[in-house]
Amino acid sequence: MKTIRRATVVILFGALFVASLAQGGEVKGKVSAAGLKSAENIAVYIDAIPGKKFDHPVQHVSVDQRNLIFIPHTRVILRGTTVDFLNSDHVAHNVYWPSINGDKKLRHSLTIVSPGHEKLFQFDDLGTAQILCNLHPEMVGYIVVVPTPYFALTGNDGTFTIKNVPPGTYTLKTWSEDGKPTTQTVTLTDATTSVQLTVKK
Ligand SMILES: [Cu+2]
Repeated sequence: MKTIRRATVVILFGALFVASLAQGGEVKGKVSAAGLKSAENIAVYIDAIPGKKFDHPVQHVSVDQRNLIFIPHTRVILRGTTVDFLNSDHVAHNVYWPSINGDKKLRHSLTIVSPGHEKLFQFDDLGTAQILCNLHPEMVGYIVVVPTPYFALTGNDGTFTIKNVPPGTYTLKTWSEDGKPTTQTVTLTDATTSVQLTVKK
């Protein structure tokens, strides 16, 4: 009898330990676009959390250039992330951004990215960089630099999921190419929290 009880206690503590390792809940939501072309490619992210700092990610992310298009069109990254700008085309690209969040002092040019080559840049400033190529005026893309690793990009129906967020009350924000930024307070548990957002022109 005693052995069984002890075993039960061990299992219970084991279960509690595993539960404490769980990484929190998730935000599942849908963005409605009022007057925009679509609800796709809208960045949704949790704004800076007072007292919380996030290390610069070791893992790089990439933006490719293929058929004179930046792929993906919009890339959301945590501040401090290094982006590898690739070139899968047979022509050179001259990649630059004229500002970050409208600050022209943060403009930067990667100069020529030759076919099959790449150039890296670490984004340490928050905000959006519109990436352009001065050899191909039709090329445009966006790097959205956010303060937390809790972000997502909406799919073509406007839905998004942000995973592994610790429970708490946060400010949820959006960025979109042709809509105004939105801000909404959300309180998350360790389960799934549903959120509806509207982005207006
Ligand atoms: Cu180009």
